[in-house]
Amino acid sequence: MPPCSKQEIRSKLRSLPGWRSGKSHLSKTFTFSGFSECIAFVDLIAQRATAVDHHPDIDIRFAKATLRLSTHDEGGVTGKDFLLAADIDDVYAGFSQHLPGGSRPIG
Ligand code: H2B
Repeated sequence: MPPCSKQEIRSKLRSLPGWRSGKSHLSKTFTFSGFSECIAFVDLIAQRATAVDHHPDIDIRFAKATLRLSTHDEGGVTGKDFLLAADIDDVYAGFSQHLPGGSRPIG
């Protein structure tokens, strides 16, 4: 799967609110009610990433996790990154069910 062009990236990002494109990656920061919730989310993402063999770079700062997606093998952003981004948004949207107190994700 070859890397997407800048135009392709711009157009595909329209259906992925909150995702930005960097030099050769997509990124988005997710906010939670606390550290444990953030870690639980990251754990779910790790399971998805393992299932599809496509792994985000993850920066965890207390209750925020920034996920960066890139297809290193191709040296840029490919369809794989867009698929994983949409999947990550789905996990985040349904995340309140996975929190012990039923608390809601923020932001
Ligand atoms: N994850 C990401 N984000 N980009 C890759 O290019 C990548 C990966 N490559 N996970 C995979 C593993 C590759 O190295 C193996 C051989 O499939």
